[in-house]
Amino acid sequence: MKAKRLVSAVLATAMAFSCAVSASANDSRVGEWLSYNIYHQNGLIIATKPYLVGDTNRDGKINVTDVTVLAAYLNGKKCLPGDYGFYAADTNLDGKRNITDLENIAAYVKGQKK
Ligand SMILES: [Ca+2]
Ligand SMILES: [Ca+2]
Repeated sequence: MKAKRLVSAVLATAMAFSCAVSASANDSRVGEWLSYNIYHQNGLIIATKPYLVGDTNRDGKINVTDVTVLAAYLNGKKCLPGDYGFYAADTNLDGKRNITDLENIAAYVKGQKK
């Protein structure tokens, strides 16, 4: 478990650097399909996986459940479901998962219902 968290932290750091030029605090990417890389321990990319930004529970949809999953993570009550959920939760690609990401997903869900 600790090793997996470390890998996620390293990948998040790498992602923060790669996205630093284009991302801003409120640049919501919810609803877009992006991809993340899975690295071998030698540093080479062994797979590239697609993910839907904002789909924190990995069911292919963005709805109130994703808000609930991220809220539980931010409150320290639950882990995000795997690498997919970890990446999907960072809606503005700043390398952090926080209240801004929660607001971005909530705003997207609210916009869908209208
Ligand atoms: Ca979902
Ligand atoms: Ca973020």
